Amino acid sequence: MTASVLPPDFEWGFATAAYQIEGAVNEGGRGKCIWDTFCHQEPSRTKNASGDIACDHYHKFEEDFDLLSKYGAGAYRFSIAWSRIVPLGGRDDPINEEGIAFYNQLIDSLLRRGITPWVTLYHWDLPQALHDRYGGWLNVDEVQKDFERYARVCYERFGDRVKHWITLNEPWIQAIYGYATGGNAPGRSSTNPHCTEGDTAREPWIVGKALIMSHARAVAAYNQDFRAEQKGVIGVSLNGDYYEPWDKNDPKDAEAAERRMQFHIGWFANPIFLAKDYPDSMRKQLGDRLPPFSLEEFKTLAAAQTDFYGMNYYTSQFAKHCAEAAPETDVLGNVEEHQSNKQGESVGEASGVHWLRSCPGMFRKHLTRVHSLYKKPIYITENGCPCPGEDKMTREESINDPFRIQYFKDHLDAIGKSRQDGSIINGYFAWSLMDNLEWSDGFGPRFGVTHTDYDTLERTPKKSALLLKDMIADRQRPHASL
Ligand code: PNW
Repeated sequence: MTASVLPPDFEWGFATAAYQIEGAVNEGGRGKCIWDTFCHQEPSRTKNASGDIACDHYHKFEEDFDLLSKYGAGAYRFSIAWSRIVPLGGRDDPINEEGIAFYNQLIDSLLRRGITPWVTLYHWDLPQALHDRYGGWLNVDEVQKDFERYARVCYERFGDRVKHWITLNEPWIQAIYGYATGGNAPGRSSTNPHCTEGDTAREPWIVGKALIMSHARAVAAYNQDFRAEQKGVIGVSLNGDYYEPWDKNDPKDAEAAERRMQFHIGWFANPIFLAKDYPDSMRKQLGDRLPPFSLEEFKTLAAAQTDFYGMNYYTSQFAKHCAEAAPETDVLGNVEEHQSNKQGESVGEASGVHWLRSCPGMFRKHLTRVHSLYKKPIYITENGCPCPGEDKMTREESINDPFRIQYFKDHLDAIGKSRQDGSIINGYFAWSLMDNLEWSDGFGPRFGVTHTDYDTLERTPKKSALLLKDMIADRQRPHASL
């Protein structure tokens, strides 16, 4: 039923990120990024895994694109490693022609296959040299200039063929996991015993502002100097769960649910899509820990018209209000998160990772809420899951993945329903094309529609890979029920 309500021009495909799949970290003139450093810390913060080889996509991309062709993908979302383009990262640092050549090959191969490239400029892999030089994302004024220059190089070199740009992937995860909990690179935190540096009360909010301004400058640059000729579109991919009150009869829990979503999404979406200040609930709670925007910065935000809202969606939760917490422990907005409500009802079916339960009903509400608040066309830039127990399965077991198939079906169905609510949702990228490095969880969780054998690097399609093709192709045939 689902796919039949999606229009023929609905964009769909699969997504990946550079550090999770490429490997070849010392090849092609690539500079180090903060994940190279983070993955080699002792004791290990990433279950002894690193992106040194990962899926070796750097050498196997043609084989991987054969899979995309076989799966019938119309589009492919991948990210460019900043430190392959500018190994030292900065605006006066040299451009690496070998890195440019690598991504030219990727883009040309996709286009030959009739697959539309969707390019993310930043998926968490800040050049290590910028972190060392001036503190990376902690230096709001410096990093936005360096990001703008890197973005300009990408538009100049790839923009004749790339018409779909995503500036940042999940700035929330970069700011909070990187600088509050310390679970992701660069691993800064004042609450995590593994971390030797950081200030959880302040750093994430500074980093957030640096990310927002970097996005704005990259979009402004595109609009001023590239859009008229290249005629592409540019957006940002935000994560964020949907929240319902833990106790539906307690107005404080209803407030907590809304506040939690403002801390997740409004933090970035207010300045980016509305050119407005951070949500009131954030100002109220965080006070001067939340760095303000100057008048000049508001002008930059207003000038940076962003074309679409990229949504990464995996799960939903219940929110319970709690007492005012200390500055180091209030990053979620003084909210407790629960996977069951007061009645003990689960938010959804458990998957293969603890934080992800399948909640398509709340996905529909989420889509409808986000569309009505920010009024931009939505593209789902990530959605997917590992099957329960998949991390322990053999290849033969893993490629038979009914849980993932049902998850995709239910979530595409929710998209159809939210479109009926009036939301504009124009595309869908499943996460991910293949099993890959799941950041601090190492090679355990398998989000791919393709099984990766990390010993032999052999790829094997799972059943879900071909199902999406059939579902989406289905939209071309009008159903009797319509
Ligand atoms: C996203 N959470 O990250 C990333 O964009 C991907 O690179 C990643 O592989 C994928 O989702 C699957 O995890 C998230 O704990 C990581 O809520 C963690 C969470 C959400 C998103």
